[in-house]
Amino acid sequence: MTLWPEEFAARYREAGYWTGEPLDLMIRRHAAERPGRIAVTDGERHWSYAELDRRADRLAAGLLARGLRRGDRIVLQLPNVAEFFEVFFGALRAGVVPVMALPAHRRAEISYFCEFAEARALFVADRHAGFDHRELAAEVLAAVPSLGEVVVVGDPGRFTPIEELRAEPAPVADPPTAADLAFLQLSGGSTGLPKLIPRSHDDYLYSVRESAAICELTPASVYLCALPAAHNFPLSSPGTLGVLHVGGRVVLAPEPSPATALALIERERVTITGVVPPLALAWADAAARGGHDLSSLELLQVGGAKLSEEAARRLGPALGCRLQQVFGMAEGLVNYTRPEDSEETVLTTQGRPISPADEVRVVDDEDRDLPDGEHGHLLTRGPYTIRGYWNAPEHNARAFTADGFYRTGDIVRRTPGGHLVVEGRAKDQINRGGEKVAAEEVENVLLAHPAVHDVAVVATPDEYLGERSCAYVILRPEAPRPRAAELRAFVRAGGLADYKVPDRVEFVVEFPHTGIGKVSKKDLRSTAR
Ligand code: OOB
Repeated sequence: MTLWPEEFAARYREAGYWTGEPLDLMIRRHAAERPGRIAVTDGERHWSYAELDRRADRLAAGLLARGLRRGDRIVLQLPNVAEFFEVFFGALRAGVVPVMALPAHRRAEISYFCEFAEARALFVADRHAGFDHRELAAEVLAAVPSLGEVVVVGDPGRFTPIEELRAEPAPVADPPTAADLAFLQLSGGSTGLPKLIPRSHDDYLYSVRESAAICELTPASVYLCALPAAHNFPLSSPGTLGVLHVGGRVVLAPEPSPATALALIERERVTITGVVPPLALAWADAAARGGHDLSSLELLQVGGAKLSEEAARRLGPALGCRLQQVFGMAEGLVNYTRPEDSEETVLTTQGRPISPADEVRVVDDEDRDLPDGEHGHLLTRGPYTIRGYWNAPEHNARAFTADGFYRTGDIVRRTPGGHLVVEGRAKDQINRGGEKVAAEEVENVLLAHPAVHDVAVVATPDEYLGERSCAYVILRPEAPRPRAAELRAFVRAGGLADYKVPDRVEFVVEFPHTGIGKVSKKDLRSTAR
């Protein structure tokens, strides 16, 4: 599978962006140079670089011993536990490709990932956040023929304990190259089915390396991973991989509440962390109440959803650290405000791209370039932005221009200094405090309800989350009228993650229409407001 046109790949190699180094080599290198230094802290467990390296070797051997081969897929659905990195690096070392599922995903998402990626194995925790992942895994295993086994961290029940995958380390006969697909990230999505994002070792390592430099990480850096570890922001911007790349330490938070996070910042002397806007504000409120020594914290990164200027002004003073805005996407492009930026820029923009080779266009509805300062669609191409989703040719024809620019679906303007300001969104998505909900995915589930004639899911403004979701429903006249709560339960029973369940359900007799007769979500959004 070629991920970039050869002409571009050659250019990115020549420029030194792609170094030909596989992602897991960072662990091997630090294990040799500073074996005893702690790489990952998970509660009372502290894994050194040497230990993480050994564990990755053993897991790679275990995967291969079970018959998995370079290029085979697994679905990785682990919460923020140390084993996340054992499986991630172990799989990469064996050339096995993880699909980076989130702990919040449920039957609909997990079975789809397993089926679509033809995954050979599913890695889960026994229980997390009050949910038994083994029960879900049993359903998925029964439904997906490719899936050979479920591997469990914790009490395995009737499945394979992860201990069984820790084999005697052995050289990998057919090791992956840096140009290979390393893993599949998940798209926030705007379509009925989530899309998989093919990231290579070369492209991802470049974004991690540059992100670490932009954020001035050093071996003394301690990163608190409070968001789900699999998400692109805490994984690579610069995130856990950025810190591991420079030989620093990752501290895992089991959940991101202010009580847990602030206590960990104090106890582990955390220097940097990345969060979504609602979390940042909740932490700031808790910090203002006092009781925690947060003096180690140097940088608070906020991204995943728009941070208002008012909120931005409060955060630094409340937490006693610098603020950085991060505007990124799992498809690639990541923008940061920089240490040398003026305060105004940090408070009012979402940063500028990582790389001089990031090509950014702001265009009108006909793909014509707009001058700086005007709002338009953000298109981008570059050394770590994908050229297409995995096995999705029809969708790719719409989501990318003919010359390979990704249509981000974001509406932005560019300042004269080259910083981007996110002004809105053209994609049919709800950004619920950083968690992305594809309207069509929820609509499809609701349309299967016998009482539902038609449905449109839109974003409504929310003080805390930025946006919440509202489902406008037209009922069938002949059917018994369901209550809103019943329809919400129906979405949950459909197997979708909790954050996709509409926050509100409104019954209407018709939808507003656009000039050409399509449902006008724009008008529905203003009604909701
Ligand atoms: C990050 O990645 P995704 O893939 O979950 O979501 C990407 C989308 C962007 O296209 C944009 O619509 C929105 O999330 N977004 C922001 C934003 N950061 C992301 N909208 C406004 N302001 C921001 N600062 O969310 C992600 C990936 C890597 C780093 C940071 C965030």
